[in-house]
Amino acid sequence: MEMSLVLIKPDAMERGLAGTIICRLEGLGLKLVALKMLHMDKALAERHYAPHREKPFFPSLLAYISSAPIAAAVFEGEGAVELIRKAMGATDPARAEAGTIRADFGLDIEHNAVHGSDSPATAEEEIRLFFSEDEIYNYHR
Ligand code: IDP
Ligand code: MG
Repeated sequence: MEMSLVLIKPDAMERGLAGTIICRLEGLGLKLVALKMLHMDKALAERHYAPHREKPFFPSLLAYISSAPIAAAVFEGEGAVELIRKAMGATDPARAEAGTIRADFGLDIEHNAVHGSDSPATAEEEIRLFFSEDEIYNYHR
């Protein structure tokens, strides 16, 4: 079954939005199969955001994502990646569709509340960065 990595980013943690965001994703019918808090260090941030290494905002992104603890989650379900991307909205909250998580809670293009994997293949790689196999649970929802 398809899985996606979700991160509740520092700006959302600092405004008490972790539960609200998890609630929205559970409300899509997706199954929460892994959940933890962690403080991303520079090494993990560099690996997670490696595709953006050459972007001008990379140093700022690393500083931001490791500025406070985050919640990391794995959601499972048919079409989980696409469902979550739709529920999150566009990267820039100012351009995100009304009712999406980023439109409702994002502050700006960097501080946009939430991360969701962009493809099933990316999801597998990202999940491996954050969770060991025994931290991913199997149960009936
Ligand atoms: P995504 O999170 O919607 O997949 P990506 O393009 O993969 O967007 O960018 C990863 C993260 O980098 C974004 O969620 C955001 O936090 C940050 N970011 C993206 N574009 C910019 C930018 O132009 N300026 C500052 N930060 C950015
Ligand atoms: Mg992305």
